[in-house]
Amino acid sequence: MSKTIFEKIIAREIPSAIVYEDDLVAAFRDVSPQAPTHILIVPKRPIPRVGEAQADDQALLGHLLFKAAEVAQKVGLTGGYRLVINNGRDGGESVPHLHVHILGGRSMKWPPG
Ligand code: DGP
Repeated sequence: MSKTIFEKIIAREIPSAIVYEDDLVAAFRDVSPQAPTHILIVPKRPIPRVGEAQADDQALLGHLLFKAAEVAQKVGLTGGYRLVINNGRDGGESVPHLHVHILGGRSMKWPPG
């Protein structure tokens, strides 16, 4: 299987601004920011999307969300932020490697488009 673009970022095969990393997840700046702060946090193991996570991925999913909140705090999103997971075609997912968008630095609208 060929590597996803996010696996290549994790492997440092393509450049990215990595803001957090541990054994299980990595967080880096989105190349096409939709807010003043826009970071993606991904599991290092390339689960394609949350809808394809397996029962034994539950601890990893919890870790991903917990670390998303830590990263948001670390980069100074004290006024709040939005976490987004796009799942599949209708969800607007364009990279088939599970990722949580961390968006902040402006007031978010609801409902999303
Ligand atoms: P989604 O549409 O939910 O699949 O979001 C994918 C995001 O990935 C999108 O906001 C742009 C970002 N992205 C795509 N390619 C790259 C890349 O090469 N580097 C970085 N840092 N982000 C990327």
